[in-house]
Amino acid sequence: MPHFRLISFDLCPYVQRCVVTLREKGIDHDVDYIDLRDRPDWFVALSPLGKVPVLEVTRDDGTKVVLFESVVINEYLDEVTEGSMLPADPLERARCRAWIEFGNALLSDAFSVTSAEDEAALGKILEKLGDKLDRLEREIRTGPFFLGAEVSLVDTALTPALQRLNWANEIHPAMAIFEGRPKAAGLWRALAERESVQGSAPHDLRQQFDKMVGRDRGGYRSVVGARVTA
Ligand SMILES: N[C@@H](CCC(=O)N[C@@H](CS)C(=O)NCC(=O)O)C(=O)O
Repeated sequence: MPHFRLISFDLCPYVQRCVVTLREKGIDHDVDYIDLRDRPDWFVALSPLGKVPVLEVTRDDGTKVVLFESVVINEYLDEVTEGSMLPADPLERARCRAWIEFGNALLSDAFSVTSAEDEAALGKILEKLGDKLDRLEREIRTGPFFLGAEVSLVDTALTPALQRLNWANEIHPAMAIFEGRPKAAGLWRALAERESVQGSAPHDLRQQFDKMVGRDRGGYRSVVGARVTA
């Protein structure tokens, strides 16, 4: 087995997806944290897009390959370990990849929700987001996970968006993120119980998240006002 070194920024939801996959599959790895606001030169040289996550893979012969993009890293990690987190059937596998891409759009909407400037802007974003969540609701068959009883790469890709939307909803329940969407709610509940998800981010991520969107982006503060204590 090659040696894996994950380059991380502790608040990054894309890194978190890879950490959930690494933990689900019990893969030994090292993590190096960088500060994206003050990128070390070695990271700038290493990361083709200047983004995290990066997975540096060292083969047995010492040669190294640098992988980037969370979705690509997750598929690679899945392929080199026992028990696939994607279905064997090509059509079902393609459906999963399509919903992983959907997870990217959901994450982007989750960012928009937390950075809404006022109630009107929030209303517009919630409409768009509501449509996505309804589609996700229809796509989950039996639950609790996207494919059923087993966690898949779709679930690891959706985790950071569902987590952040759940936090936003806790602060501002009128967002009604999971209302009328029992399967999407059940998916998040089932994910939140997994050890892989619980250990996928710094223990104070919630506080850091509130602080980041509240102070730096003006989002939570304008949306939920005094309820943010960070
Ligand atoms: N599509 C990329 C997105 C990664 C990404 O945007 N990472 C952010 C941190 S959460 C980043 O490194 N941003 C730095 C930049 O854009 O310069 C993935 O899935 O890995």
